[in-house]
Amino acid sequence: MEALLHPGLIRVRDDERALLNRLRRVLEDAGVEAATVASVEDVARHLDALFLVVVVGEFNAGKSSVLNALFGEPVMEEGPIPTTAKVTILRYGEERMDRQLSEYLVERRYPSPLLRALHLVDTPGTNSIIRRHQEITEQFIPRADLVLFVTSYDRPLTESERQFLTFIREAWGKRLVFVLNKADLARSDEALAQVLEHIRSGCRELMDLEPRIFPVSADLAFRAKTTDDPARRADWWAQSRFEPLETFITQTLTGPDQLRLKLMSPLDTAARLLAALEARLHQRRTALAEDERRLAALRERLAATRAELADGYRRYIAEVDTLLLEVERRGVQFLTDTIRVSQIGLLRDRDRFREEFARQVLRTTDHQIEQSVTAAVDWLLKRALALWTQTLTEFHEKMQAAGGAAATAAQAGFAYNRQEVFDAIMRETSRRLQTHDLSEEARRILSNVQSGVDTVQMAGAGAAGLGVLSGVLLAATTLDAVGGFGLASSAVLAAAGLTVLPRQRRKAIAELRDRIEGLRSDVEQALTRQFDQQIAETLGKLEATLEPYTRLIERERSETDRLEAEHAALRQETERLRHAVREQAGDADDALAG
Ligand SMILES: Nc1nc2c(ncn2[C@@H]2O[C@H](COP(=O)(O)OP(=O)(O)OP(=O)(O)O)[C@@H](O)[C@H]2O)c(=O)[nH]1
Ligand SMILES: [Mg+2]
Repeated sequence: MEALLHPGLIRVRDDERALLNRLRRVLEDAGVEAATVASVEDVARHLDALFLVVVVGEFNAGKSSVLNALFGEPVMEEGPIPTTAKVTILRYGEERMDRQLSEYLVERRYPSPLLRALHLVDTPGTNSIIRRHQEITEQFIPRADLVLFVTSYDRPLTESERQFLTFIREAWGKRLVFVLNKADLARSDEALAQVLEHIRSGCRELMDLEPRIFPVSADLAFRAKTTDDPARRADWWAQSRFEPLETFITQTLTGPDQLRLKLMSPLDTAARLLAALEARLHQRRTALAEDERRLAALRERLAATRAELADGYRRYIAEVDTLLLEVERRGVQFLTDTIRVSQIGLLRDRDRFREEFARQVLRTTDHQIEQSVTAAVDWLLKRALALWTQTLTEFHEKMQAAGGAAATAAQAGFAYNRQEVFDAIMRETSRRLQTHDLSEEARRILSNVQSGVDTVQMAGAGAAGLGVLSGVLLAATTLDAVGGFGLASSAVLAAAGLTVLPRQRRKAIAELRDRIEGLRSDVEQALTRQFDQQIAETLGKLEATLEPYTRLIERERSETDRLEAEHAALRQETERLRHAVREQAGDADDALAG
C-alpha cells in the first residue's frame, strides 16, 4: 500500500486521519453513542492497513463457500446450519494458522498470493437466531473498504437483508458489491434475470443505488477448481459464472481502483456521519429555540405577577387610610371638646395638651399602621413566592414534557442539566425569601414613608420615643393649634373666650382636616412608592434565581454554534479530500460510485 502512494496521496491520507480525529471529537461532544465514536477511531487507526473486503450476508447464503471457491480450497468451514461463528480475518501467511484475537475475532493465516494484496473477512450470518452474530458483524462494517454482500438465489433480498443494507449504506456510507450465490438453483436464464432485476429494483428503491451484482454458483466454482476431470472442470467453471467475480476481486480490487477505494472509503463514512450529525444538531437547535421561547414566556409571566402584586397592595394602603380617617374623626372630637373656656388650663399647658392629644387621638394608630405594613410585606413575599413556584413548576413541566417527546440521545445531557438547574433555582428561591426579616422590612418602609411626607408638616416634631409615624402625626395635627393657644395669655383668653374660642375651634378643626387630608395623600403616595419598590426588589431577586438557567441556555447555544461551525468545516474538508482523491488517484469507477 505504502509503495503505491506518492507524496500527494500520503498527504491526503494524513489529512484524512486528522479529519477522522476531529470528527471523532465532534461526535463525542455532540453526545453520539460511544460505539459509533469508537468505530470512527477504529477507521482512523486502520487508514494505512491493507485493503479490507468484508463479506457479509445472511447465514447459509454461502459467504464461506464463495471464499472457498475463490481460493479453490476449503479455507472456511461451510454448512447448512449457522456455521461461521466468529469474524475471521484472512491474512497472508506462509502456512495455514489460526490465532484468536478476541472472543469473536479470529485471524486466519493462509498462503494465498491474493492475501498479500488485500485482507478478506468472513463474518457470521446476520439473520441467524444467534443475535450476537449480527452484532459482531455490524461492528466490523465501519472498517471495511468494500463490502461484498452475499445473498442467495433462493431468498434474494429478504427484509432483514434490506435492514442490514440500510445500516451499511446509510449509517456508514460503505460501497458494496452484490454476489447472488446459488445461481445453479435457477431453472432458466429468465428466472435468474428476474431475480437480478428484483435485487436491482430493491436497491434503487432502498438506497437509490444501481448495484453491481455477480450471479455465481460458489458450489460449481469450487467443484470446478477441485475436480480432477478436465472436461467437467471447464463445464462447471462456465456454469458457475464465477470468473467475473474472481477477476473483479483479484484484479480490479488489487489494481489502481484499490487505492482510490481505500482513500475514498473513510471519506464516504465521514460524509455519512456528518449527515447524521447535521440532523442531530438540527434537533438540538430546535430544542434550544423552544427553551429560549419558554424562558421569554416565563419573563412575561413575571411582568404579569408584578401587576397582580401591585393590585393586592391597595388593600393595605386602604387599611392605613382608614386608620388616618379615624385619627381625623377623633381629632375633631378632641378639638371640639377641648377648645372651650372650661378647658382653659389644658389649652395653656402646651405639654399636657400634646400628651392628651396623643392619648385620646393618636392612641395606638402608629402601631396599627406598622402592623398593616408588616402584613403587607408578609403578604407580598408569600404571594410572590407562591406565584413564582407555580410559574416555575409549570415551566419545568412543559420542558420535561418536551424533553420526553423528543427524548433523543442528542438532548440527554441537556435535559439532565435542566433538571439540575431547576432544582437549584427552587432551593435558592426559598432560601432568599426566607431570609427576610419582616418587621425590619416594615420599619424600613415606614421610615422611608416618613421621609416622604411633606417636611413642612414635620417642623418641630420632636417625637423621640414615639413610634415611627407618631412624630409625623403629631406634627401634622397639633403644632399650630397648640402653638397658637400657647401664645395667648390667660387674661386675654378669659376675656375674649366667648367670642374668640368658637372661631379658633372652627379654624383648628378645619386646619386639622386639611392637614390630615394632606397627610393621607402623602402617606398613600409614599406607601405606593415603597411597595412598588418592594415588589421590584422581590421580583428582581426571583428573576435573578433564573440566572443559572439563562447561563445553561447560553452555554448550550454557544456549544451548538461551535459544533455547527465544526460540522461545516469538516464537511468542507471531506469534500476537499474527495476531490483530491479523484484528482490524484484516477476517475471514479461508476459501478462503485458512492
Ligand atoms: N446449491 C448451492 N448451494 C450452495 C452454494 N454455495 C453454498 N451452498 C450451500 O449453502 C450452505 C451454506 O453455505 P456457507 O458457505 O456455510 O454459508 P455461510 O453464508 O457462510 O453461512 P454462515 O457461516 O452460517 O453464515 C452450505 O450447505 C453450502 O453447501 C451454491 O452455489 N449452490
Ligand atoms: Mg460461513
